[in-house]
Amino acid sequence: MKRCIVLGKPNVGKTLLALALADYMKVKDVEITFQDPGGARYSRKYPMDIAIRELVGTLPHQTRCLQSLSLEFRAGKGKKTVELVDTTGLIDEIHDDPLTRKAMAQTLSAIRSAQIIIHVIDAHLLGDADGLSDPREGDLDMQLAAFAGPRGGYCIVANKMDLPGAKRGLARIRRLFTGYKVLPVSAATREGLKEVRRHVLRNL
Ligand SMILES: Nc1nc2c(ncn2[C@@H]2O[C@H](COP(=O)(O)OP(=O)(O)OP(=O)(O)O)[C@@H](O)[C@H]2O)c(=O)[nH]1
Ligand SMILES: [Mg+2]
Repeated sequence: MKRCIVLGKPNVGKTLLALALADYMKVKDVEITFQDPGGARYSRKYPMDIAIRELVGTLPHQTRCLQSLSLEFRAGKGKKTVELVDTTGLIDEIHDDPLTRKAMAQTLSAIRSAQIIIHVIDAHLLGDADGLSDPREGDLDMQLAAFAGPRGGYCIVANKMDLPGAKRGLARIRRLFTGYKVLPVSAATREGLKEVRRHVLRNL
């Protein structure tokens, strides 16, 4: 089974994107397997609306472990299953909390086992950063693109396109990440999910 990992900074919409994609692909009750950095593993099934209510949040580091779900794609006469893995948000600094640090290390090591990588960036936040200079060379998103980009199956999702300033943010992302595939998406309104699905399918 191929693995598709969803990663990026905290609060950019990784969890909502993963669930919105499953919803777009008609998953009704979503079974999430939680794999915590200590090695414990357990699964829980949720109706989609409850999963969104419980797993998506406004506080950074809402997600603190690997959270995977299965997506089925029709391939010829058969089916292919993809493990879609939502991860802990990554930050530039060393986090104060040891458990969050462990969860971030777990995210980084999961990149190596993924064949498909969806790097989520908040387009609204970048577009809103009026007067701010462009991210520094060492910015985490730049580092992630440099690390994960050359691997196959990589794309950037410019998320939150429904919010003000996101169009400007998208233009900025396209300029800063020249040469990478950039997909404009709103996980909230479901805009752009067709292209995300197609990206996964093309890399199966
Ligand atoms: N308007 C809008 N809000 C969004 C969108 N995607 C996510 N959000 C909101 O952004 C906040 C963070 O969403 P999450 O999906 O929890 O973000 P995350 O990247 O998983 O966050 P961590 O797990 O903390 O790293 C929530 O309040 C979401 O409702 C979007 O496309 N548009
Ligand atoms: Mg999350």
